[in-house]
Amino acid sequence: MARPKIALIGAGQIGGTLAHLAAIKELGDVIVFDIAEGTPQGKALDIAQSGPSEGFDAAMRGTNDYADIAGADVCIVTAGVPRKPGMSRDDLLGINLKVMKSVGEGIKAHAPNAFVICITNPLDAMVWALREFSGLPHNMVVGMAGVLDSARFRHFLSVEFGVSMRDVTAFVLGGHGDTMVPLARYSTVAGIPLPDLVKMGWTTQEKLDGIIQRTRDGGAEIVGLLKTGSAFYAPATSAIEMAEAFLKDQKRVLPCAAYVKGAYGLDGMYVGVPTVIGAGGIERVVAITLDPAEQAMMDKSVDAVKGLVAACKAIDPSLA
Ligand code: A3D
Repeated sequence: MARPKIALIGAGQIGGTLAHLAAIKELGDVIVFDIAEGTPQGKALDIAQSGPSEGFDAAMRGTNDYADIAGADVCIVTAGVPRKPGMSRDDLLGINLKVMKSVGEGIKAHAPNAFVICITNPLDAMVWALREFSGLPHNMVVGMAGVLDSARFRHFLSVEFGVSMRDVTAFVLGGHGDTMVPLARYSTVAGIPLPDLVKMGWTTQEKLDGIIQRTRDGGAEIVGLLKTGSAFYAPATSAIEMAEAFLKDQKRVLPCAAYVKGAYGLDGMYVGVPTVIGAGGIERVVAITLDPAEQAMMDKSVDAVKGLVAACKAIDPSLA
């Protein structure tokens, strides 16, 4: 049986890391596309040359021609520009919307059966626009944000509690931005919810609130430290987790920016929710009951995403 084909659209910081991880995990053959001449070719060659030491079997090639993504099983999209210090993700909207148009058309023409994972920011609006431009089914186009946001939350919690990250689960809903909704009562250490851990004296409510805020600001903290560009190791790892769930039909329960129609009272929009990812793409949206305070946070986040989608429609009337 032929190996799966993974197309990476964008060969920047995240794109290169995705290529390396996909090869090391032997998820399939990798084609790296970028408009910058030489960048995808150079990164692909460099990564291919790590193969003998790593011992992986994966073909690795760079290209500037969309025709080369033909037949891809998975496309992961990072094309566009990242934030600079002081910028919000939303500041990227105008420039990255144009990029989504060309990427969406490229995928529509050459890889219409792929499972498409968007990473480009502002995430919830860009994944919506990419779906519109590509015309692919909604269950096959998804945004990566919740896996990363919950990984950040899990990391901070594991350090606070002095326990393995493997035993910490975390739950983050809503848009990938300042309004994201980390849910403490659905986040646990080995099944013990965070509010119980506060009662048990493992941490204080004040410290927990600080961790939740640090999770919300997780991307900006790294942008501020790096000064050029934004986070790329953990974002790439998160997207690879989603791609693997699809390629291996793992039925993983992962928070993603998925198309929600009906659940959470939403009438068809992309926003961060728990999903089941398997061979059918987004096979299910998991609807949980929110308490009034959580619902209020979710509503605020949904409104922020709706505002970004409206801004996209104002910029590109073909989306209206
Ligand atoms: P960067 O290293 O600049 O790579 C972007 C690549 O896109 C560059 O190689 C460009 O040449 C290429 N590119 C630009 N326009 C096009 C085009 N029209 N077609 C194809 N390629 C193009 O950025 P990065 O890899 O650090 O980040 C990529 C995106 O991911 C940015 O928008 C970030 O804001 C976003 N990001 C999202 C998250 C999430 O959690 C959602 C986290 C981190 C970064």
